[in-house]
Amino acid sequence: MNRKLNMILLALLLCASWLPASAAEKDTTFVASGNPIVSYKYLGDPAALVYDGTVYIYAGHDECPPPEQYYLMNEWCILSTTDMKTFTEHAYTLKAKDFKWAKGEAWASQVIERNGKFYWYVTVEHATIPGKSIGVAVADSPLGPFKDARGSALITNDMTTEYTSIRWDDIDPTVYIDEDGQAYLFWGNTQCYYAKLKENMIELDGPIKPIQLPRFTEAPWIHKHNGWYYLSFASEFPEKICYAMSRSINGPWEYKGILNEIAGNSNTNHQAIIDFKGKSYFIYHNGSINPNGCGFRRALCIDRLYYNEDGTIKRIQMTTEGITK
Ligand code: FUB
Repeated sequence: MNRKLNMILLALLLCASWLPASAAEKDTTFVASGNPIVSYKYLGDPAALVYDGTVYIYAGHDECPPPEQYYLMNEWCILSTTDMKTFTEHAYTLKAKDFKWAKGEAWASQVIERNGKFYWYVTVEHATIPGKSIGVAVADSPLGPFKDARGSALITNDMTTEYTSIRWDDIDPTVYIDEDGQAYLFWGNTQCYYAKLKENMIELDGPIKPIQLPRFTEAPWIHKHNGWYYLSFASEFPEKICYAMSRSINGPWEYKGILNEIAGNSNTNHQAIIDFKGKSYFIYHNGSINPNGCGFRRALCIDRLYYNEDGTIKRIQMTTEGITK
């Protein structure tokens, strides 16, 4: 009898904490009450763009119903804020199937601006070349609508088989435009890669090069602060975020250790790091919405990030309160 009651209670708990895969029908504005920023929808792999006084957050939509444990991700969502407290979730979403050559699977992505155009680099499963691929969509506004910029993948799994035979190493793109105007694409799983991009942002401009980073898993993110380049990444599994620093985007990268510990109830950890209105922020996901969250029902969070005098970064303090001032 007790066992039956327990099963019923567990089933009720799982149903109560399941959020349907709802797309916002119109732009919706709300004030975040701490972390997670959004609790009506599961969002993972956040990337952030600071543009014209606004922070845009681009995140994958986790849609996997409990108790299933796999990535069910069909689209990426956009949120924006001008004060890190009041957020608008925009109705427009980019779908993995907007890339006609892709089978689906909206894994991690990033948006970057160049010359008034916005480029959204995404991870998807390729329909005909086995494995994950990186595509790029373009728009005239950070809010879209975005269109496949090439009609084909920018990176496919067969371009990197000399480094690893796994089929999911070409994931998690991050793009940085250096001060001389040269753009770089970094990405990877197990092995981190980088390559130059042409000024058109949709073609490679040179060879793919491997970067050696200790215990690299995935989720590279490039940013620059006070003359230092930072390459942060998810490490080991379950994942922590670690980072390396360099005076040049081409390295050598000096490993600096852990930046963020394992994020509660999520086996993955995926970060965006930005400066905005004089403060630095760490935007990430954990599994704090659903008790059965694990890595497949993730929650968007934001906390402050602080640098030391020598440019190293203090360990992130993940909080429930989030951004309070
Ligand atoms: O969301 C799918 C994958 O999980 C991402 O591409 C990785 O970074 C990990 O967060």
